[in-house]
Amino acid sequence: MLPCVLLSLNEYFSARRALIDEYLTQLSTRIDAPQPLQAPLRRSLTSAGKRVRGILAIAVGESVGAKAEKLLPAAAAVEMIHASSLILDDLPAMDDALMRRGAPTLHREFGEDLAILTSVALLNHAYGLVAESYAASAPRRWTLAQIVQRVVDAVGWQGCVAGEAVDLHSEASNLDFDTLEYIHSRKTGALFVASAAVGGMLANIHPASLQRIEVFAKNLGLAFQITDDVLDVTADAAELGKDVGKDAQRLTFVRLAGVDGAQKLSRELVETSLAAIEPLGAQAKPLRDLAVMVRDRVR
Ligand code: GRG
Repeated sequence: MLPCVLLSLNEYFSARRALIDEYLTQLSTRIDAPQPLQAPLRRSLTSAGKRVRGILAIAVGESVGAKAEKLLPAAAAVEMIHASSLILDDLPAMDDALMRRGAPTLHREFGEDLAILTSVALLNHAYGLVAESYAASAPRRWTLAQIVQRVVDAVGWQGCVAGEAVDLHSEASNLDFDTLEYIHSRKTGALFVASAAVGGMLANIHPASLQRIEVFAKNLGLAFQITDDVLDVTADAAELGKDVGKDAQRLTFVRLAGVDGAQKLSRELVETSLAAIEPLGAQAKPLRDLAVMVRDRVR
């Protein structure tokens, strides 16, 4: 394979996505679970996500010289954590969504009980995969405990769970920009940061570079979420493969700033993310490409 710096955005992006998809498909054929969990787990592992968080983990690791193969279990892990959060978010008690990744949401197809259990199973297995990537990579600068702690913080009561709880329990009419930023830097940003950090730490990244990578991922995650808000009002459901207009009752970046204002904010955040990795030089080309992809995405 060509060195990643010579590949165009689409080639790099789709090659890494294919690796992650293949890994998840393989995993789905080896599920040692009882019959009722087999189909929902298989569907969750193989449904057509963009794999942005997994690609981010691999791109950061590769930018510090690691081989994609060693990062793959961790890349699959962040995708499984993401899938686990989507299942919960879609439940009637939360977003009550009908469609996800071009198909009925998991609870509509398999029932709420199996959807919840599938989410917990994915989340649980993900931690084991991070440990597997650690064993394959053996980075000298970072312990497994330090790496796992990044994931714990991103998921838990200071991370995705915190963002979701505040989102569900806030009055849209009372929300201001700071609260919105609090919600989305946790619901979406935290897993972007953890994905990037885990990829880098497994690749033995220097602490100074890790700091830059985290600023990059935090801004990119927020830009990704703002574009999500924009697409909720500008794209159609078939194009996105999920419900649109779900945010009509909520305060979003679009409601605060309008479509143009939100798009401008997203572009500014992408510029900030790019500035953070400027000193990382040519090695960080895949990360710059990823930022451009996030800036220009239409689904
Ligand atoms: C168990 C991790 C975990 C969290 C529990 C439910 C919950 C707390 C958090 C919800 C977090 C959430 C669903 C955030 C939305 C993030 C977002 C922008 C989703 C869309 O991501 P894409 O476009 O989706 O990458 P695909 O389908 O391409 O993977």
